[in-house]
Amino acid sequence: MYFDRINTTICALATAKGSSIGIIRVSGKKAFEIAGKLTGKTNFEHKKADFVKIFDGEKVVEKCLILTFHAPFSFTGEDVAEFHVHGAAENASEIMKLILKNGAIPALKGEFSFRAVLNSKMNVDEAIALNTVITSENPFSTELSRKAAFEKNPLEKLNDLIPQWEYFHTLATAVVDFPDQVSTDIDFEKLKDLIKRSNLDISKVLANSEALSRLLDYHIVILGKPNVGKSSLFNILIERDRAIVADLPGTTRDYISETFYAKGFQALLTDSAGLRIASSEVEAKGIEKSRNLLEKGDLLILVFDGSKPLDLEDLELLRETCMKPRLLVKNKCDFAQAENPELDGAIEISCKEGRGIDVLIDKICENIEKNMPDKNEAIFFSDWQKKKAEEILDKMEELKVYLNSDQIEIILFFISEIFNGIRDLAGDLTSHDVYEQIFGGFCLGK
Ligand SMILES: Nc1nc2c(ncn2[C@@H]2O[C@H](COP(=O)(O)OP(=O)(O)O)[C@@H](O)[C@H]2O)c(=O)[nH]1
Ligand SMILES: [Mg+2]
Repeated sequence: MYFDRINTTICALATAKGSSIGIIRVSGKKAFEIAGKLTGKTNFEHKKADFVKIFDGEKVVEKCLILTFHAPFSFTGEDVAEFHVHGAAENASEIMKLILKNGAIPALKGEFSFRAVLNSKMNVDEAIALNTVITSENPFSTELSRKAAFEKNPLEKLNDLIPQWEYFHTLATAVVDFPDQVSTDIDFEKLKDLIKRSNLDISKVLANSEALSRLLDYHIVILGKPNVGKSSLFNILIERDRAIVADLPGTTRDYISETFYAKGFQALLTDSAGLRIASSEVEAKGIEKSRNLLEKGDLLILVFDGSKPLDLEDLELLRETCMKPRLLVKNKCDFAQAENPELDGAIEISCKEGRGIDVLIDKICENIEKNMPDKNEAIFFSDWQKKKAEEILDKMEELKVYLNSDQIEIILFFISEIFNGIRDLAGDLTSHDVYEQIFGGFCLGK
């Protein structure tokens, strides 16, 4: 689809509804012609902003800025005109309609980036990193994607593998095409080494990408029996009164989640109903959900009432969660404390007096930090890249089965798949389909 449209002029509103300025991007051969029709201007200089009027027939419908870039020195590598109009609502959408009426077509998702890649303004890995810069809601993915988009992209290291796979690809093709003429046998030991190195390089990036995904999805769950102070702690950690705090046990019957921020980290924090035996059906549902949360949480905060001896329910919670990353918290340390050897080393807090909370927050952040990706290692920011990487790893495993056999056609098939796969991963896309898959997931107007 993207390829069928490369001679068209595309247009999209690049700012979201509600913005005070709407930026309408127009890219393609007719960009300046359209801009001329709308504004009456005939000469648009490179990298220059002009204050213009936009006419609909005789009527002035807008006074705005237009910024123009001449091909190939623009984001897309084509002629580009950007209209900075008032708002990104009705006014912008009517100006969009005028642009469309004068010869542009609405851009597809990611089509500006697609054209930038096609015109060698950036490679596809940089485009993916840039799209992550735009969509990231987390300081870590922002930092890592900025690095990949604006500095040297660490994924470039995969380029080193390409000539070696190309060598085996050429050799295997020759053996298949001219079985009698090729004297050199394929050096399977050398090929095995290449598989090993490629596997290591790709697996490392994949592991780092998984670490980033886990970090972005980090989920902390507060668990404990009713009335120990879970909701009080939740409210303190998110710094506002969201969960209901009550003297009556069993008040939090469902669960509430909010974003927790501390020291540059962020995570989803969930306050749960307890895990005790339910006294009503509604409560039973809440407890069932808590049990699921126990499974899903990356970090569990187990809250106990330090002023009371642990009971069977507390001990059951300790037992059930012993295999999960967890922090033990003794709340209500403003009361005289009971003897609870099972809680030795637990963090002592008082939600009522705000004691011990800093220590708890430090411990939470230490746990999140353990999941930090390596900032100097490459990252796959898109699901497409991760899937591709996994496919290549699988194909290398399959190829290993045929090494040293005379099944040269099968060997060639896998070498060819791996060779093309690594080229795709390194940003040198090998088929039109791949472009569609990647850019279809981008933002509109980018
Ligand atoms: N003295 C004291 N009371 C607390 C403390 N934390 C919570 N509470 C009280 O314990 C009761 C239950 O608290 P809540 O947060 O609703 O517990 P949950 O059922 O575990 O969510 C409420 O009356 C709170 O005011 C604390 O540190 N000290
Ligand atoms: Mg509660």
